[in-house]
Amino acid sequence: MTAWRILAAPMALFGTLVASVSAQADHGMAHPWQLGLQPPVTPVAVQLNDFHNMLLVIITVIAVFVTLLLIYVFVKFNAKANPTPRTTTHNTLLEVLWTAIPILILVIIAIPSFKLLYYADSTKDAEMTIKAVGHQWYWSYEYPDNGDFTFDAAMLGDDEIKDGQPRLLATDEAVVIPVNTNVRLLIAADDVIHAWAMPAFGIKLDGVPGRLNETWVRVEKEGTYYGQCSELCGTGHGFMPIMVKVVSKEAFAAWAIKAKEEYASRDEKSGVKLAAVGTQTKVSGTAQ
Ligand SMILES: [Cu+2]
Repeated sequence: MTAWRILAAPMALFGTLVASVSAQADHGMAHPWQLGLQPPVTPVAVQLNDFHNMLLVIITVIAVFVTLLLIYVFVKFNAKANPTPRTTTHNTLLEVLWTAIPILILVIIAIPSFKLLYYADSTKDAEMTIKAVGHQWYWSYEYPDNGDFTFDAAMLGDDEIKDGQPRLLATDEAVVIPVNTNVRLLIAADDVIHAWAMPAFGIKLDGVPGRLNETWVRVEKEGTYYGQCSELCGTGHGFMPIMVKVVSKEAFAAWAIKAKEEYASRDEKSGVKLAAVGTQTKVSGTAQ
């Protein structure tokens, strides 16, 4: 992949420059005038970036080749330059080539694509599990390995955001993840299909009612990262963002102890839920 990275470098240079300058302030979200993908912070996102750069080289070469061919045809075979065209209609060699070469290109793309798909699918050595459940229109999270607590994370309204918090991206409660830890991520939904998407992690996975989807994450840089629901799930679809705080392992352990006291255990929560049937719509911005 290194060769692809070098080849793609000139094309991605401007985008990377813009992204890295703005990334210094806050690297976990998109920025105005950003080109290219968000700076990757997980092994999966790094490989996604490399794959994206490889595709950028391939499509650029194809686009340049087709443009040059068209210009050649315009100049050489227009009615003025070539008043009596040849009547040849078939060329076996050419037809074999323009079938075989695209197939070859697709195979070259498919091999790393499938490798990456399986790499992102699941991890064998997960150190902990977090379950994200999509609701109309907020997310709830469960930490079965760190005290079995659960909490809701709803978007902060315009009147609730504090200095520096991004509008439509900040939530009242953050998902907290320890840095450099393999975390198994289970994603589900309880009403309609949602999608847990976090660009800097290279994750976009559907939460489907009655199904448990799995992926994993290992964030290598502390910070706050923002994502959004990426499946049209109703009128509040644009208002159920995801905010992840990646902290040191010690800070996470301390947070988990506090969170266990502060948040409901999963048993209590299911009781609360039964009582609340019929009033499931959560107004964005309200605390749990
Ligand atoms: Cu949604």
